[in-house]
Amino acid sequence: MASKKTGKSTVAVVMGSDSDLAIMQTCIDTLKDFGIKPIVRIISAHRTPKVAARFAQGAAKNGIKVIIAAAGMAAHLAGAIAGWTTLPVIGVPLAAKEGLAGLDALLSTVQMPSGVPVATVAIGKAGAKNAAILAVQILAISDKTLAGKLARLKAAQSKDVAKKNAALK
Ligand code: RP5
Repeated sequence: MASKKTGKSTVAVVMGSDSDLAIMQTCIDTLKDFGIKPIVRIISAHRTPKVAARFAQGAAKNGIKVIIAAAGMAAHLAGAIAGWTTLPVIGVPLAAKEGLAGLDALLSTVQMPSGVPVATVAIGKAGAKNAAILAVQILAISDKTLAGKLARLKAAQSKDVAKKNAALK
């Protein structure tokens, strides 16, 4: 959703590499389902540390309200960004080709020191989708339209499970 005041995106989706995009497309698509067109960037905590710092420092004044940061292997992107901003940061650990099935990224993302939280979701595609929904939930606190869309999502999910359950009988 474009912010009413600035016309800018309210959610940023950043990822460590273009090799993360296939999974993170789920996150981007889920945000779009809610009418939110995110800012999408490839930024690496290790390969482009200055860009990561600048992006995080400027995010709030650029109208961003939630940052979703995804990375694999030694996944420091979410944590490095969280160190530079007071915005909520959602971390998505990814299973990189040469990584440890995402466990490496999960621990690197979730094990933040006290005082610098990263809201960490599950590894991979489920986490990528949940990161988008969590970002929407944060925005929905002050946005009734988004809150309504979330309620409809919950209802649709319940209906879907009930249908599958009924099909068993
Ligand atoms: C991380 O290293 C990236 O987020 C990616 O998941 C992983 C591998 O990156 P590439 O070597 O594919 O660029 O920083």
